[in-house]
Amino acid sequence: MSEPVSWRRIGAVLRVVVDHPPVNALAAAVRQGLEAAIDEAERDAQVAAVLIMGAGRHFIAGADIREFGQAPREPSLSRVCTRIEACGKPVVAALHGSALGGGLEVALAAHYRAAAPDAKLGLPEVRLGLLPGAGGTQRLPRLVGARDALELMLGGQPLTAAQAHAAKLVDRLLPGADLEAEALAFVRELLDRGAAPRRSRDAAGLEDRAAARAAIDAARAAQARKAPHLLSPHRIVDAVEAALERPFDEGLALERRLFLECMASPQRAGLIHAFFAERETAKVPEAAAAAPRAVQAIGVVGGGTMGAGIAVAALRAGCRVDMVERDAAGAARGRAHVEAILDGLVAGGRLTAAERDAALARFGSAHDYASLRDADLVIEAAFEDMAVKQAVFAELDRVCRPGAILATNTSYLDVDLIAAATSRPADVIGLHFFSPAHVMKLLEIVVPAKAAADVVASAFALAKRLGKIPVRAGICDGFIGNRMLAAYRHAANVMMEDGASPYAIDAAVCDLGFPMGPFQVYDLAGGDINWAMRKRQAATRDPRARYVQVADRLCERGWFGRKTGRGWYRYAPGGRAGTEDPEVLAIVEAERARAGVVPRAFGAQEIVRRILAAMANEGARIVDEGIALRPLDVDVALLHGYGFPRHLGGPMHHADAVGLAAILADIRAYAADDPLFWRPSPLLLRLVEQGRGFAGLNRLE
Ligand code: 3H9
Repeated sequence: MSEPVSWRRIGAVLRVVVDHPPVNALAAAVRQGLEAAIDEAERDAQVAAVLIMGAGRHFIAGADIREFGQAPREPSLSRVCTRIEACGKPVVAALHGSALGGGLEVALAAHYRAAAPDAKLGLPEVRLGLLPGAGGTQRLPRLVGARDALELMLGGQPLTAAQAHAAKLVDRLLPGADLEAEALAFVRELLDRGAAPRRSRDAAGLEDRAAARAAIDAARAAQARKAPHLLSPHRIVDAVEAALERPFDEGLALERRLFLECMASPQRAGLIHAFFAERETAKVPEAAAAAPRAVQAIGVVGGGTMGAGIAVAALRAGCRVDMVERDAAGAARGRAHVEAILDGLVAGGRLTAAERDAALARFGSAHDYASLRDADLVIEAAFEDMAVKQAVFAELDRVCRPGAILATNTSYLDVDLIAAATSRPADVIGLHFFSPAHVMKLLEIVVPAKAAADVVASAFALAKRLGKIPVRAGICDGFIGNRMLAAYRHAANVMMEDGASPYAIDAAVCDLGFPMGPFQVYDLAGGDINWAMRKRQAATRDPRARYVQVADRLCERGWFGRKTGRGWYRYAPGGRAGTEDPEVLAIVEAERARAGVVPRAFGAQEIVRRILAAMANEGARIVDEGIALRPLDVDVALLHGYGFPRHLGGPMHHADAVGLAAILADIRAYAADDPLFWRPSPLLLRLVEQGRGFAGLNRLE
């Protein structure tokens, strides 16, 4: 294995290469190597300048996140950056691929920056609950001004090389065909000009103090509004304020203190759990065991919202897509749907007109299944009804070529029964997209009993190609996500009947960090859809289960939510934000009386505790039954499909953070209100008995 940092003198330039796969993260050995390289540059009289580069696909993607939470090891990255900046010979960083977090901080400590066209420069620490902790909060504002620096640090989104050049973060754009040669030429040019070290700490970006102050105040107000419950965005603003108000070294010391505060916070642990978990869900036994089948031509059955969104996702990934509807009018509507989504993307600047045209050139819509004859994979997105789906699959079985993968987008139905409608159950799988399917990241890959391993592997490969985050799920009513949602809703409904107002529940859930509360979601999705499902489930519902009827009373009045102007909330025509409705509260009161409930008060804290305990308990059942491979799969499904607050890491990570014994104690206490629902999951009981957490189950043995 090569050294993580190596150097070689090329003429008067010491070329330093960071080579620490997969992403050149700044592990202790890399930090030591960088420090030693600078020492070498100063020691060797023949060296006139230093060039720092990254090997492989990236410059440096940041601090080594896997080291977080362990005892700190010297040298700190902050010290390394100070050492680079203090070097008496010009230091140049040549960036390509990712120059993120600590990687960009290394580049900021260098005296000059050059970038290849593919370089991405960013400070995404905020997405991990951190702030740039190696001088980034002090150097960047001095280089580019407070406003741009705050935007980069609070948004977490990287700049392209061209954007960074325009922002004066990069001194020279290089063609990138031979980065080393081009960068060496740039360094020689600097030496020929007699360029000296030029330190970011001395840069004048904060000279316009009034502009900097205004940017800081605006950012502080925006974060108070947008992210009151998050720690690191507020600390980032504090650190930039220090850059304005204090000498550099004092600012650096404050940055360190604020960084350590963020590092110690449970939010950082939750966000980093989310980062690794969403990379881990693609690691499933089938993907390791079998090579995926080639998938280029995709069929979509159904041209409604879901079918059109799936078609757009596949078109954007460069696939050929053929859509099938029942009749010519349906096929035309399906095409119009797809065109409308693509046009919306063009209008929003996320697609060029040429890309839209190219996508449409790969798209066909018809009302004849024969157009699916050559498809490699067909995704059925027809009406959610077993008989309808089985009829579609029988037809697909008839027309599709041998080896084609047949997928259903069902969100609840038994995929084994759907597969049984074909003569090739090994080729059948569930691909549960979330609406809008061209936007939402989650893809539940539902694996029926007879699915072939290479079909499962193909589904994971497709997810990657579509830019989705796949989660493997087994078969049960609602799979992972909707089953968790059902438990969440049940807990909310029962609390409401027992005395909490639906508005107080929504508010408590939003304060926790969900974008919407459960009753707001009902109104958005349309109360009629859930009502139809409740009616379907009535026959099989356990008679001992508590069933709260308030939603039925609203639906009986035709109050289906936003689309009817009334639901749990009242809506102005075309309005999105609802207002509380005293008539709904009267219905809630009447239902409480009918059910013989004596209402009691629920504080916001109890509301969220109950909801999170319900999710942890249901998640434990889902893992125990093998529906999810690991607790982290439950976390990722909830984070990416249901708006679970990312800083809590997901319901299972959060339960670990609270402590499973405390969750179990809550569940036992709540059982008095609703004994059937609040039965502790056997897995939860076992883990508490063994003194273990869910995290221990996250590795596949
Ligand atoms: C920071 O820098 C703090 C400093 O300010 C202060 C310090 C004092 N560390 O995503 P991929 C792994 S905070 C360790 O699949 P891609 C990743 O887990 C950091 N490991 O590839 C995966 O492992 P595995 C700020 C890391 O090509 C493998 O690398 N930086 C790190 O789709 C490949 O990753 C960031 O937040 C890391 N920093 O995307 C950047 N990064 O194969 C985080 C990745 O075992 N990283 N791994 O599953 C990214 O955004 C993406 O990984 C990147 C590549 C865009 C670089």
